[in-house]
Amino acid sequence: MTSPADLSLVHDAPSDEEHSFDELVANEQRIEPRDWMPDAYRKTLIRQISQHAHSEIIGMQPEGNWITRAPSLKRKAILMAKVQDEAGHGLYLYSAAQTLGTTREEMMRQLIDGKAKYSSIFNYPTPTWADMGAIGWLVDGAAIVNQVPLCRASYGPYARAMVRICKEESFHQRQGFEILLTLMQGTDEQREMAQDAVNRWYWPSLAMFGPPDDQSPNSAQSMKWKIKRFSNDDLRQRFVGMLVPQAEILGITLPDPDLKWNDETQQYDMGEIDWDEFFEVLKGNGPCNAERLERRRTAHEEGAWVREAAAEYARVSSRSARSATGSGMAS
Ligand code: BYC
Repeated sequence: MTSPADLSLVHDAPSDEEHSFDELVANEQRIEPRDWMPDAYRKTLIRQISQHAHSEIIGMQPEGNWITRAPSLKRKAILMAKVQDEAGHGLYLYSAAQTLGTTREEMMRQLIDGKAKYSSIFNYPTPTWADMGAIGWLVDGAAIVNQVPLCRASYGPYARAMVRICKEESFHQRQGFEILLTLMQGTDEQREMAQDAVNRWYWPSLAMFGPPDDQSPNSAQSMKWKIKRFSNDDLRQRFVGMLVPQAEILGITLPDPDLKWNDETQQYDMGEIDWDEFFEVLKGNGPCNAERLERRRTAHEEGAWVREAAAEYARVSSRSARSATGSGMAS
């Protein structure tokens, strides 16, 4: 007779499917939509990819605020292109999440019902033109540092979407840097405006990397699955190391009095992030959470006729394609 201990051994032994999943991950090969994968891996990916997609879509709003007020035709064209790129990133990412079995409608419903997370950073206001520079330099800069390793994520559709997204983020970051550089070479008032924007965006951009490693419940497993390649704190540290020389070129001061090079650790020491503020923003209590969601909800409702028209067009087109094939066969 099999004892309970034997039964648990039988239950714990990896199946062939599990074994081949583990092997693909260990050998740096990609998991594709039709491959077997553990439920928890699927769930984690849907969570991360859909949050990422929502961030891109909500992330269009703070900059959308300046499209009609950009200081020149050239700046306006660049900003419009950037915001359109973000819509595109959202669409690639929703498509990548759909390969895991969720639907666009379900993800959108969770977002507009306020049940889904999106990046904390997009809950801050953009009162001046310099905010466009600070977002490009700091927010897109943080996005690149966080997302380049995701090009090697173990899930194929996500990794491939990230390759294209990262190329575009790199243009976004440069355009932000260039806005700030232009302002810093302008009048005293323009320099003050640039510094003020960096003062407001610096700390929230560091928080984008997520909670400290010892408070990051998902990191360990996501790193084992090779979805994440580096911890939140490691990426944050890398980002600060990248910013310091760029801030010198700009002539901008990073607003952290404790920021200094540490010869021993060969990296920058930095001040403490306000994690209470971060968790408040995650709970929906940031300066713009309500406004961002309300805007998305309204846009969704106002776009209902477009979705209906597109669905009807697809229905009619597939019916006429079917009848054309049918009549072709008959003749
Ligand atoms: N904001 O265990 P952790 C962009 C949540 S788009 C809000 O470390 P994980 C751009 C986290 O979701 C920027 N929530 O989680 C667009 C988790 O909650 P749940 C978005 C955050 O997943 C337009 C909990 O806190 N980028 O760059 O291992 C214009 C515990 O955290 C945040 C991405 O989405 C946050 N900042 O690591 C310009 C990149 N941080 O789900 C730019 C892809 C953490 O357990 N995502 N949380 O309830 C990732 O790399 C990872 O998901 C994160 C978090 C590093 C963000």
